[in-house]
Amino acid sequence: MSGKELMFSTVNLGAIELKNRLVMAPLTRMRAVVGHVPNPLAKTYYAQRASAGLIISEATQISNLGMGYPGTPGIYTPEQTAAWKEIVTAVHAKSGRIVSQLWHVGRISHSSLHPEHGVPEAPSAITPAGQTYGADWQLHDYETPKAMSIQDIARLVTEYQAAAQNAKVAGFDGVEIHAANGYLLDQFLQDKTNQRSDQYGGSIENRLRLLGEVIDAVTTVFPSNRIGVRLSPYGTFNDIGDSDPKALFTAVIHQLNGCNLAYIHMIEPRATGAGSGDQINEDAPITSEMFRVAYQGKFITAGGYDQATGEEVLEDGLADAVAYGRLFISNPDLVERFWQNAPLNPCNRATFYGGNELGYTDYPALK
Ligand code: 8OZ
Repeated sequence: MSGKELMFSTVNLGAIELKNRLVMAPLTRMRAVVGHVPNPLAKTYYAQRASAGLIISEATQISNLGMGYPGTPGIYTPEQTAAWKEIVTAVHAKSGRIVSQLWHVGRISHSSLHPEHGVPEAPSAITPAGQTYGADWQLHDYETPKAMSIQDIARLVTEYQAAAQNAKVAGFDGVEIHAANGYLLDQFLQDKTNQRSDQYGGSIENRLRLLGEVIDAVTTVFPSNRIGVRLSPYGTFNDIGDSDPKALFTAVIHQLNGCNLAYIHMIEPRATGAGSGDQINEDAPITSEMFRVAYQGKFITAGGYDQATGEEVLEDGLADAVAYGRLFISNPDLVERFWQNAPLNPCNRATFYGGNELGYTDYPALK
């Protein structure tokens, strides 16, 4: 099959049946309303994009303490869950598939976003470099996070389970566990942020423990073949890093090989500027080449693909599906446009985060 035929062929990611191999990447848009409830416009926004083979929801915090930016939605209250249910229903009505991306930001946060809980929680009390947005939408210096106790970790695992239960109530086709981009689960995996001396830190085996426990907890709610995991080896976003990413992520893949997941989803480090820019680092390692062979299940690749490079990566057998972010922001009918080889709407970075329908639900489809 040609790359284009492959792109438009069906594929099963575990129990999730995709009508094509274009995946809408998880996209933070920071438009949630009071109570960290998804914006009422989100129904329209996601339904407009339901021709994607799979929609991965924007990163959605599993707890108030898991929130890292103003305007991001949660999935830990009944109001949030009810709003997600309307979104899922709208996507399903257009024969789309949608999973909920479960998120905890760890140290990439600010106490103003969760004043009743105080400073952010993380594997170790190591302050991220740089500044971040507080509840006032202004930049603040990062605070030193609290190193999580064993009790905090046990509570966290139950919060993942409860969030997954809410995702099930909302009708999602599955969940994606966000273990990428320097957020909490990635902070536990990588040794720049995990300097614990207990069973959750030190050896690679220990640093993998929390991800395994979260997968196990979520598996009590969804079958494993409706669960995906997102990873970003060699990424540098959010001041993350590891002394030996190849050994670490090879071990992660080996662990995940035993989990019978729907898929793993990897972000190419060339596109590590999540949230900040459009620059591509051509010198970055190609993680689909490095890790795809070691993984025995389905593999989604993400990171600055266009139609031609997406078709190519499928044709080369380096991925089973390709996630598009920016292109889906500005082209609700991206699938039809690729099919027709039609021109694409450019996207406007100024309306990515926060605001209203402008740059959200008003990008036009083809006539
Ligand atoms: C951009 C801005 C804020 C958050 C990620 C959830 O990188 C994000 C994110 C991206 O995974």
